[in-house]
Amino acid sequence: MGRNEPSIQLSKTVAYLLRHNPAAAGLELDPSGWIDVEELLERMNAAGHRITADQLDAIINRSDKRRYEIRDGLIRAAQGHSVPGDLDLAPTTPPAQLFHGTVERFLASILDQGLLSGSRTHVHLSSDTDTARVVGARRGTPVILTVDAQRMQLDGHEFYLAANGVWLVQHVPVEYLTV
Ligand code: HQG
Repeated sequence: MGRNEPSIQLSKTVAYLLRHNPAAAGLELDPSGWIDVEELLERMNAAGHRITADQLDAIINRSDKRRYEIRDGLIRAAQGHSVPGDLDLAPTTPPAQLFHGTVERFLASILDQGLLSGSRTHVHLSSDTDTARVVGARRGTPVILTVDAQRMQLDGHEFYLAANGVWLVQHVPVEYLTV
């Protein structure tokens, strides 16, 4: 580990600013969630979150989940937002089945209301059960739900594929879910 290795806390601050609360560092994202990389660095440092360009690069490149997109000197979170915005993704045909990892204690509510986006703008789904298991395991013993994505799409629900492979949808009604 080099001397300038970014801390977990610094990575979390970047995710927090780009997904949930840009105003906390005086930042304003564009409608699709992008912000100038230089401006992000300047504002973070001005707000007391000391970060170098190298540290930001390390955070972007070491993100196992490819959480960030970089384009023309701009950066944005690929998914996970709670701040309203439009990622400007085209609706995409999903695989026949998608998966969602959760925990037992949410099941009754999920089987009553379907999957809700909660504080985020979308429900997050994955194309493989391993990812869903890891997502669920953040909260306890994982429970994997299977989503009949094909039937959902045929019924008119729109699916979006984030740059890092996460599938996004507004809501998953109960009728498309199996435990
Ligand atoms: C649950 C991480 C009760 C849902 C991960 C989940 C992911 C309900 C929680 C990304 C419900 C929301 C997103 C209902 C859904 N009643 N509970 N009707 N509907 N839930 O964190 O999918 O590391 O907002 O099952 O890897 O867990 O941040 O969503 O347990 O990709 O990049 O409510 O966050 O990525 O939790 O995780 P979240 P998630 P990062």
